[in-house]
Amino acid sequence: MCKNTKIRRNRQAAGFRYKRNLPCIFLKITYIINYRHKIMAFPILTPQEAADIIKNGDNIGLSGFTAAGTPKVVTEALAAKAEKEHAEGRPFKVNIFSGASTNDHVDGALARANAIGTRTPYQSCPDLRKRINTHDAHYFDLHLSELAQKVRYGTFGDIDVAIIEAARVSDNGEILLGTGVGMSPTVAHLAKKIIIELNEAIPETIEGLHDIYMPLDPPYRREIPIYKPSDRIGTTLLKVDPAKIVGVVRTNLTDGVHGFSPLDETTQMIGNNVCNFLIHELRRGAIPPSFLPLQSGVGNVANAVLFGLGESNEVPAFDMYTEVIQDAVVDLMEHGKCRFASTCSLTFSDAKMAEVFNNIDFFRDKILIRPGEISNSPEIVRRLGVITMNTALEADIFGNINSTHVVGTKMMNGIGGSGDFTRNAYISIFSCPSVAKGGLISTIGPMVSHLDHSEHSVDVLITDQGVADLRGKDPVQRAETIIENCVNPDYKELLWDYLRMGKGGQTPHSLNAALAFHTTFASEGDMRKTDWAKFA
Ligand code: 0RQ
Repeated sequence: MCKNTKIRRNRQAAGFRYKRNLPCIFLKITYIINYRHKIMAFPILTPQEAADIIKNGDNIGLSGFTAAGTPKVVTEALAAKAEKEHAEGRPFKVNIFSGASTNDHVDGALARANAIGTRTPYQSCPDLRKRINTHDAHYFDLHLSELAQKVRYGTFGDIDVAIIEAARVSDNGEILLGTGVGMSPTVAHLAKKIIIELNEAIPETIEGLHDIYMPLDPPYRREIPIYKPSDRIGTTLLKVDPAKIVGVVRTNLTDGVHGFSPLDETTQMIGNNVCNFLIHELRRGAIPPSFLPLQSGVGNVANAVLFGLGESNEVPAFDMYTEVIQDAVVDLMEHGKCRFASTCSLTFSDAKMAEVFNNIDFFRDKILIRPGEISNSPEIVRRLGVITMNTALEADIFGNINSTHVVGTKMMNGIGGSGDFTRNAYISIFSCPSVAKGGLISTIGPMVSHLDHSEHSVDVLITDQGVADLRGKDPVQRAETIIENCVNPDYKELLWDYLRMGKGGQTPHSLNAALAFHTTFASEGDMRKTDWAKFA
């Protein structure tokens, strides 16, 4: 891009009005004088200057959802500041509130600097995971739809500083957000100070994709008026009090989301099983012929399912009402298979994002990016009849799901939006490979070692082995269906034996043996070595 065009764009981004034919020299001088030091009403800050605004113990609210739309430079500078403070013997930690997970610039940098006090509602960062599991960071896991309203209710105290990534900010406080909304409206509304990360890597042509809406709080809340996924209810720009904007930090960084690894045999089998189940439901009339909106979680399994749906001739073109859309959705849209997606973020790989931005007019009437409390609203999920597809770490033979804790104790990522959707679904589906760690772990055991989604919310369990439709079945019938259809052959006999050992009651557990798979894994490193005689 020519330098003058760039200068003009920067000035436009800052809300400058200019005459197109102004001499270049004048533009350059005003750029140097105004832009290096001030943008209209807002000072231009370095990341370090912005980080200096933030104090030990502050509650920080962030824009974005996953890596999409999440700030990228101020938190890196904050991590460096924390390290310096620690080196000089002073405490320095901040509390981070975000829409969902973030990126390595936030959770990674701050965790490595041991600068996170409290963290919520979701994360997926290896460095932060370590801090959480050693109690260096206090993480509480929360349904994503709930955080914004709980912050507004004052549950966690004030939001001291909001850091908001923007494609444009105007001097009247209108902000064009980036690729993820998360809880931006709430934190920007409540924060005492707002720092803007003005990211040149986001083209302003993104304008029009956002649907910014904040519900009233009880006792004044009304229904959220979305009756089909494409209903627009809010504004395209986020309006904040410009007096609260304490500075603008300029960036030019993509979200840095990686592409997917090719589907392996297991994910492909899970994907096929999910597709076949949905086609079966469609054929028997349990899903209307026009189909219903889909929600799908993140990761390779979700990608495989969407890929399978795209390949199927029997599944009609569908809408999505979901929290995240990944690369597969772009292809589905281009092939006319996905008509519309309501989401909280565009979590596309950098290559796919560039493809979308280059062809933005095609996608303009096919995507709305909304705040998490709207994209994940239980009220809307129930109303629209969303078919939900999420991933489990482990399940038990009675249909309970652990999505968060590895072997019952170590936090993996968090519940994310899975509970918002599952509990309110038209059909709730959980899927996972039948074994983990090369077969040393059965993902299906007698009793989950941690409970995120109870048997009451889980309709269908799907693994690479097959499909267990749990609806209308009592606990023993559920166990029989899961063992027969979903359990890996290496573990089937062990689980049939467990069921036979059960000591009566409607849910026939043998309480001494219920966690034997996990204790055996801890002692022997292989759940297949479970010996029920030791637990009788
Ligand atoms: O370990 O990384 O060392 O190889 O756990 O497992 O099979 O690669 O699955 O990456 O899709 O993640 C549930 C964590 C699945 C994710 C979870 C080990 C396994 C591997 C990862 P390695 P996979 P995925 C959308 C909705 C909850 C929130 C949610 C998640 C690693 O999907 O966080 O759905 N979901 N939100 O080897 C011990 C077991 C195991 C196990 C797998 N039973 N015991 N280890 N592993 N099963 C997101 C948002 O809300 C934004």
